[in-house]
Amino acid sequence: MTDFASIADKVRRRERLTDDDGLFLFHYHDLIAIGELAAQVNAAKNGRRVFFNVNRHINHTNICVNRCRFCAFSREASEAGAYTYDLEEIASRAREAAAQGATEIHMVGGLHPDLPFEFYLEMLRTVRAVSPALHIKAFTAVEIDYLASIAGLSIAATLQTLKEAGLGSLPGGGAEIFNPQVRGELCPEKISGERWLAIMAEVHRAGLKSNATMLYGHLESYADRIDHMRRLRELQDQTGGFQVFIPLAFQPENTLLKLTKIGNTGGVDDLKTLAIARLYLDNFDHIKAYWVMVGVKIAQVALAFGVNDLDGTVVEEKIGHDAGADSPQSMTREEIAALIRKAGREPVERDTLYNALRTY
Ligand code: V47
Ligand code: SF4
Repeated sequence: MTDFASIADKVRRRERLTDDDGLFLFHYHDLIAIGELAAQVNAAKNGRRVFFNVNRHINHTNICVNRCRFCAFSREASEAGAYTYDLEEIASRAREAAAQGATEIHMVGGLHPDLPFEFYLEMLRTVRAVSPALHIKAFTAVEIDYLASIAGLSIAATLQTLKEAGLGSLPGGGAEIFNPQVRGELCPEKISGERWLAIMAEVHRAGLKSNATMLYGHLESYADRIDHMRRLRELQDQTGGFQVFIPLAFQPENTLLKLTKIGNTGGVDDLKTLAIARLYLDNFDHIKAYWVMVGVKIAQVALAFGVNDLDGTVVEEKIGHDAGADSPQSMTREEIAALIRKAGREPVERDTLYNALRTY
């Protein structure tokens, strides 16, 4: 029988937690004790430093053939509100970002039925032409799979071509939850969890870093969350290519899942999930509280629960806000730094690859 004291001993001995340990923690009532343990693990890895970056999101299109049931962002091409940016609209956003001192463009979008592969290459070249210093973190594993099919290329050749056009690394979206039953309910058209993992393995083999996410707070069980994190931990053992784990709190407004009356995740679940991720994912350097989804206040409190990254300035966010997220659209670097400082931590501006750029 597992109990909290034996899990705490294991953590202090730096032994890896089992799935049963992780599951026990999800059912354990003492949030503060779990958070304190996660904070110790984080302090040993990262000290008092908390990372954030100055970035800008660009969602080039919301037209998507997948229409996942949790997604309020996507549209049919003929639907009101459907859009696709042209290259000038992308360039002007990148110029704005560069002028504001951004170091990263985060670019993801829907799976558009008609855009040719060349358009995606032009998007990358356009951003690179605005400023070669802007790191382009773009395309989820789901988009990479789709682009490879449009291009008629292997995943490896697709990645190589994108890299030559300016791709710097990949964000962690599209992972959702790997359990095939739950995934089938959430997003039947989307690539499987196995395929997502196989593409990330190729991404890492191509020398590109990526992030990893988990969408939680919908139809999944705690066991599904642990299963999801176990698969990420296993791949990370093999490749070491994941930089950070980002649990994404489900936002239910305007989604088909709302019809089943799923509410928002609560603060307790958000903090527990982040803390357990810190404890279970011993081979991940960073755990990110994405303030857009959990809200600014929970993201700040999460710094006492094992979190060492708050994402970035973002500027224009659609995926969470179309689904009712009540966080702001954007935060300035000074606001993020103040948030971290008021939590008693040291704010460090990083680049996409976690090199420290500036301490506040
Ligand atoms: O894959 C979609 C999620 C993801 C909803 O890598 C939703 O640094 C909550 O992955 N409620 C895209 N989540 C966003 C993403 C991301 C964001 C910020 C940083 C990084 C990074 C990655 O958003 C999708 C999906 O899992 N999502 N709809 C929703 N209603
Ligand atoms: Fe399309 Fe991504 Fe939304 Fe799914 S989550 S419908 S793949 S934009």
